Amino acid sequence: MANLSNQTLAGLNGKLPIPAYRLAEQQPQIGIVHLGPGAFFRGHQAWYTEQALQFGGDWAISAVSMRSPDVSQALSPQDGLYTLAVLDAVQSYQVIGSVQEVLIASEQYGQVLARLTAASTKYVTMTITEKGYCLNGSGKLDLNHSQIQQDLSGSGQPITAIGLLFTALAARYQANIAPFCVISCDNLTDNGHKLRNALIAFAEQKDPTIANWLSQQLISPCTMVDSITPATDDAIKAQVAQVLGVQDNWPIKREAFVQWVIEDILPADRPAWQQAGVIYAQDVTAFEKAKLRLLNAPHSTLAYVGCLLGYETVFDAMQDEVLTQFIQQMITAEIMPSFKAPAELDVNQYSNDILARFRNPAIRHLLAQIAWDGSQKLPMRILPAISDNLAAGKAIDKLAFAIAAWCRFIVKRHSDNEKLVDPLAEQLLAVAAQCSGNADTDVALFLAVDAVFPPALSLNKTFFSAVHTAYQQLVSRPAAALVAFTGVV
Ligand code: CS2
Repeated sequence: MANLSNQTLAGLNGKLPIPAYRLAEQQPQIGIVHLGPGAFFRGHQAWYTEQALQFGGDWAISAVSMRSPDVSQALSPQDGLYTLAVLDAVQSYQVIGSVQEVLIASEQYGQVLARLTAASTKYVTMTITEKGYCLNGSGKLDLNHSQIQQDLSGSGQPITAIGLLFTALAARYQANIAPFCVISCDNLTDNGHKLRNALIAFAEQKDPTIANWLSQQLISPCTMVDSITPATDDAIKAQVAQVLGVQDNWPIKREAFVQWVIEDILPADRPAWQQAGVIYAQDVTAFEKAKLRLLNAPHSTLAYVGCLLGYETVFDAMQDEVLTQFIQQMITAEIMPSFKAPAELDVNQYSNDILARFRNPAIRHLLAQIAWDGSQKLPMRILPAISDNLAAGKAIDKLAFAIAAWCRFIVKRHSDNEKLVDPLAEQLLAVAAQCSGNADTDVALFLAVDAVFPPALSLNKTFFSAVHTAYQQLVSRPAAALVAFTGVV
């Protein structure tokens, strides 16, 4: 079977939507560099840009991985083309052409830097996950982070995204080219501000003149991104090959729901993202908070509790009536009261729609994938709701149950001798190795991990006791613990 590429593209015309502009004589030029071309980017921002390119403009994307050669190996032979499969009540397929080149920063540094420095590059979007920003517990650039230290002291090739962006911005400054606009598309509260502050903090260490220039000129909107995009598996590859009649090395699957809210501060010269469905809003923080607390917090809770109960996917976990009741109660009793939702959002409807999305039978979203990087995700998704509730004297028992489930999940990975995917894996597995099943000592050991729990939480007696109660019950029988915490009648 032939491979998907510019050559085989025309033959697909009529079968499914294809990027017709790829067949035209004049190709759109690259105007966007994206850092972190994983599944989420390819199902989300690259799709929005694909829709926008139909309105014209030089907004093709150069997709850059920091180190991994995987995406380049799969997509470069296909001229960057890949298929997006939307799996929902109605299934549809589309070939995406917005990614015009795929580079690997560690191997093609000169080319990457040239792209980032070119005046024609107006935007840098990024999905580098929470850990990619190298922030400390207060959301500031962690100047003690070993990779940040390496980038600060070295004059060679940067290894962090922050170091790479700084180097490119400094080169633009020298060449008298305005900074590109940076758009963080990661699930971080206040992502735009955090990114901007991190870049300025890095610059302050390297060159205060550039730090000053960035404070005046760098545009870094906050965004809220949403679409459930599980990792690609062989089943989807086979399905796509059948639909296309050509081989696609790395198709992407996602649900039909897709949302991108961007703070309304972008320069006028921008892709036709609004025509593609992007919402521009004055205040994105409230949307971000609503999404992190009503989607990502329940997602992580399902992942840890679900893994303890032996479920494999979100769909499987959502078939457990006790677990879904627990999630519903956690949302209504502890998450919704923890924050002020945007005025234009009907929170009940929003939350019900999210739970319905979790029940999508066409999406096989592995709980183990969501469980990754808990040390980075919990401080964004669950701990802020706990802190807010504690400050207001509101309940936290169910949220604390999710934290206890995370601890037990780590202990289980350790005792099952399974890999833990987390930047703090070594430290967390060392904690797990000391755990004996005694809640007094085990919980104290976990809460002492200060990269996850700020002192205001780890020293809070109500928090300790809530995690302790949940942990104690989870140690012996997770299913019975869940029943006890759900108040099932
Ligand atoms: C998930 C998210 O993997 C995870 O941690 O909670 O990737 C989630 O699917 C997306 O944020 C949905 O927009």
